[in-house]
Amino acid sequence: MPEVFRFLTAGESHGECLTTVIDGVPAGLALTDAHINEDLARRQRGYGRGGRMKIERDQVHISAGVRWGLTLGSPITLTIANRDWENWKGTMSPGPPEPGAATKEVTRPRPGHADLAGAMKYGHHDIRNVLERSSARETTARVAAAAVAKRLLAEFGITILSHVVGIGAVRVSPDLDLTWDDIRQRAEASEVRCADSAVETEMIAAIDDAKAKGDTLGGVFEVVALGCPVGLGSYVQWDRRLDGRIAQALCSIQAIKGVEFGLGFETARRSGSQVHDEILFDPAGGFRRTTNNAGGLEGGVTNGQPVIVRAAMKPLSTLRTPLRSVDLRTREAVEAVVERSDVSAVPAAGIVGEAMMALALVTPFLEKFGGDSIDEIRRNFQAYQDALKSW
Ligand code: EPS
Repeated sequence: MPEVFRFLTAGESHGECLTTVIDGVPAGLALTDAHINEDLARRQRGYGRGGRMKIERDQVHISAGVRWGLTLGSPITLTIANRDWENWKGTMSPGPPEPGAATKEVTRPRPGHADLAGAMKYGHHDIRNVLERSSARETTARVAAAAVAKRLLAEFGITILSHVVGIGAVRVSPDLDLTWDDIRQRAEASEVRCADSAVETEMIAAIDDAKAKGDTLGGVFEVVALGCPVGLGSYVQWDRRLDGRIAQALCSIQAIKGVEFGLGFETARRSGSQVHDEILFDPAGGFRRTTNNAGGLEGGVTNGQPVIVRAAMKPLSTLRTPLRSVDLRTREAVEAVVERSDVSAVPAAGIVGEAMMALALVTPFLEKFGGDSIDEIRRNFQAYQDALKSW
């Protein structure tokens, strides 16, 4: 069975544009350019980004599926033009190369990138044919698709935030005692999307230091979904377990190497009594917990607590002080290619993390409450809430 809410992306990093076609969006959802452009702009920001983000002003063009500000229930097509395309028209032309066009051929694969495995797999001798699509520029289209998912989830009180908790060896304390609202606001105001201003200063210094050395830095971001009702996902089949789906979604982001939920890897070090969230009940408020070590998921099902996920991003593999590599044509030992890139893109990856969380939540949400229109979903959603009250 296909995903209820499904989408594909197309587009090369220096091609004409990035495109996504989204299927399964119910009718009657209010949707404008502004909803999507806000997240596109958030994805472009962040200390440590490279020259490309000074060129681009990512703006969506909606060409199908929306009329007079409301979704029609038909597929939605979104396009984001690459401004840099002007400088790459000849190199990235779909037609035969014009005489004199720069090929910008790449033959020195970067360790850590898709370059070598991708070239071998597809039989490319010019790594440009790999890196143009494996580039994280593609996440622009995902963020656009996810803005539609976020809009839908927001209609039902589900909101998603993210913040950076580590860059390189610099870490935010796990005891950060702030409300989710505070974290959201502080992250939005921070150049590295960090909620702790003292740690932010250290993170910026770490990025500056890596830049000075021609090196790059990874880090960790946290994504939190607030307002998820009890019962998204299921324990009955492996591919319906929501933690598995969210982990896959986050690991699909370029450069993500690890994902943990709630207390995460720390749970493995503790005994059961120090991990599990005790269940309390009071007649007015119903079931409740005083801790959320499970990160909002038990048995692959949302339990009504915030869904909390952290993802580890490796340092980007384009190094201005390159590592050793081998030239594909000559087989000689060389230094890996240096393409224009970022020193650290962890703040941007957090926004992409929000996007992938929304995309992972929206199909289970529609499986549970699905309908062809927002009004129909609202009736189903309300009936479930009412049933839970008297359960
Ligand atoms: C970009 C992400 C990074 C940037 C890219 C824009 O891509 P990659 O995963 O290929 O390192 O480097 O910028 C360029 C390709 C460039 O020419 O500057 C993004 O998120 O938009």
